[in-house]
Amino acid sequence: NAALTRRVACPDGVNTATNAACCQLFAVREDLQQNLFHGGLCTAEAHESLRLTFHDAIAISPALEAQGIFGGGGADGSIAIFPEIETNFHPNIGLDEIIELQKPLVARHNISVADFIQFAGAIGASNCAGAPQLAAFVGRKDATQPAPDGLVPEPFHTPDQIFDRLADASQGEFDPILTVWLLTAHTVAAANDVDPTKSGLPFDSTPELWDTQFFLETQLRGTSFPGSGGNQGEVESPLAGEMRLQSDHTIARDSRTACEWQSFVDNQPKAQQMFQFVFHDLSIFGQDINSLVDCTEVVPIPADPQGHTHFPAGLSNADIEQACAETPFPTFPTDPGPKTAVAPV
Ligand code: HEB
Ligand code: CA
Repeated sequence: NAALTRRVACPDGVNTATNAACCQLFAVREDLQQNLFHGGLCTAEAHESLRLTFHDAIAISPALEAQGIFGGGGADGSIAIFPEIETNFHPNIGLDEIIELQKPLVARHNISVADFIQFAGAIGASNCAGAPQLAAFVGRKDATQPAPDGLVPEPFHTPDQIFDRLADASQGEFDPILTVWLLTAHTVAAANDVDPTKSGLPFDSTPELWDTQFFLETQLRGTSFPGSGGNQGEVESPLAGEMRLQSDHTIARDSRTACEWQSFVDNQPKAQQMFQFVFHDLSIFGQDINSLVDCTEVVPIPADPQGHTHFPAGLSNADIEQACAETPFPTFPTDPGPKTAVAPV
């Protein structure tokens, strides 16, 4: 209906938008794709930009506020506005690099730091085939003070600690089930700082694809470390070159979440829709949705999913550590060939 979807012509003379406030994002998108994401790739900078959205947004605590202590502003850009403070918090190790890479881009555009962080994560994710189109809003208020330490989950935290923290930050919305939905992001992820001897260790064998291999591979029995052993927050993985976080391992096996975890295996629509839903809410933590403009239309629709769910070469159902008591683990073909290593990102 043309009357209901009237569009405005943007000052750039090329684009139109449903709201003039979205017009500026076309140039930001182009800058990100050309100058941060290597022409639109799902590589390290895209992964790190997605991670940054979480570490900015999750730093908000109504529980601290109830004690009269400042609890952080959520998705308010504080992590990049006060980087010398927040990137020294232990769970934020390594994020100083992507903040530094994003800095000149933010400076070139008329956009709040808070909006930029979430938008960069949405554009980065859109470069990963099979990803959902993530929400993009503008109008967030930037932080005037840093978040306090202690609000970002660590891979050595117990499921209880992680569930409690996410419930606090979301005012009860993110329960253990929605925590599983959030962890879909680890399908396009790698660790640089968990093992000090190696960087770019992926969490699944397809870190450039938004698929469900992460949920399958985390359910396989761990047999070795990809680098050095004994790192805090790391447990053994099933494949050479692959990193498994202790938190992913325990949440995949916790009786509250194991069946939800398994339900994502080979369910591509679920891996898209559930993450799309939780990202929308996470990306505006601490902000008033009524003062934001929805510019999701500027986020490209990602390419279709690629590949098919499979057991990595050399592995099969026999290597699954069944954790869901209700439903047997589904069967998939095993990739041909000898057991191979996952390449670093
Ligand atoms: Fe994450 C990565 C943890 C959640 C996204 N992680 C990561 C790591 C870790 C983690 C440790 C590695 C780092 C380095 O570099 O070393 N997480 C975690 C935890 C949690 C999480 C504990 C809670 C449970 N994530 C999350 C979420 C999201 C994410 C929610 C979304 C948003 N991550 C991520 C990404 C990544 C990560 C994307 C990748 C990055 C790169 O690659 O660089
Ligand atoms: Ca993947």
